[in-house]
Amino acid sequence: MAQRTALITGITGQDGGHLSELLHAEGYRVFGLIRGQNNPRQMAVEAELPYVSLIEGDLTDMTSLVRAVDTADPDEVYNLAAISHVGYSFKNPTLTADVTGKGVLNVLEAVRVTGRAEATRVYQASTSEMFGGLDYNRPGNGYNEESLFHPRSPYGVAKLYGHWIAKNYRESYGMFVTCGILFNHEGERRGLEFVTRKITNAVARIKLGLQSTLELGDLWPKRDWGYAGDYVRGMWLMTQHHKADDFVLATGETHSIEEFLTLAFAEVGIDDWRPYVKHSAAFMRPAEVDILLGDPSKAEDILGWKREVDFPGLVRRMVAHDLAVQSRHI
Ligand code: F7E
Repeated sequence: MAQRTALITGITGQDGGHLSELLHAEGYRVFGLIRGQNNPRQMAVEAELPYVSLIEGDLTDMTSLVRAVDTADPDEVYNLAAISHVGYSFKNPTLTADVTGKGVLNVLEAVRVTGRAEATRVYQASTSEMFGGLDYNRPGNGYNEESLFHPRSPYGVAKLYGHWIAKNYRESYGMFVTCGILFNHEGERRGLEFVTRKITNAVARIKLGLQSTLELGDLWPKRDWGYAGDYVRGMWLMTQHHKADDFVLATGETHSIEEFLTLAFAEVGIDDWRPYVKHSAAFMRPAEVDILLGDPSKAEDILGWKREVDFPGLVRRMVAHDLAVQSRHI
């Protein structure tokens, strides 16, 4: 069989790293779209993922996407690129709409206008932020593929546009465009701007005497947190399925930030985190998603997907990683 080729947008992100490793192990030739002139992450990606061929391009620049698709000639396109930080999206809503929303349309169009509508499969990174976590649309056993959407941020709204335009291309042009509705997924590669990694990095630094306090926003919101390595396997499985569809990936458990904090500090032998944690309004959002809980039954039944890392396991591996990284600073 000929070697399969994949193009990943968002190659510098957490999921881009995990997915390229998986695709490389599966024998794919992997291309990654990298944004900007002299992107500071380029050297890190080249060192960490030496088998990935980088192509310059930007989700807001259709010409660059057409060139990227022509260069890679991919069997599969994974559209992971986005402005993905919810707090940042409130401060930069127009940019978020352009990249996270309209960027999806640009990717789909690049595939279609280059004559690849039938040959190329597209994976769209949809998100649990599309649900919004409000009482009226919250099912008891978790959001599923049929649940109502009520996004609560410019990020969630832009992702919902991306979700629907992806479905529209599936229905209008018969394109294989599959949408993974992924709940929060974390790990060693998570950016420091997200709450889990911010906590595990600070816990390691506090333990090693490199930092004295940690500033956080609200601690009561709850998330369905899984491990990113498990979730990219789900992305790949749904792209191999015989038909394009929507699939929720989640753990089916929800935990508060306070629970994450407690477990993370306990990992380094600190039972009371209160002296170290300060509240800061700077990390609060104009509208909050109170609780997210997903029901992954469809992906489990149809794709045979199952997450392997549980909540304590996730916290443990993130703290262990950050302890190892931060120990190099002492
Ligand atoms: O916030 C609260 C914050 O930024 C989690 C993205 O991957 O998952 C992610 O979105 C919670 C929120 O992730 C801080 O208000 C408190 O309630 O880690 P986060 P997120 O907003 O859930 C979804 C599925 C995506 O699709 C997104 O792309 O933690 N929180 N204090 C804080 N959050 C941050 N970042 N920093 C704090 O200091």
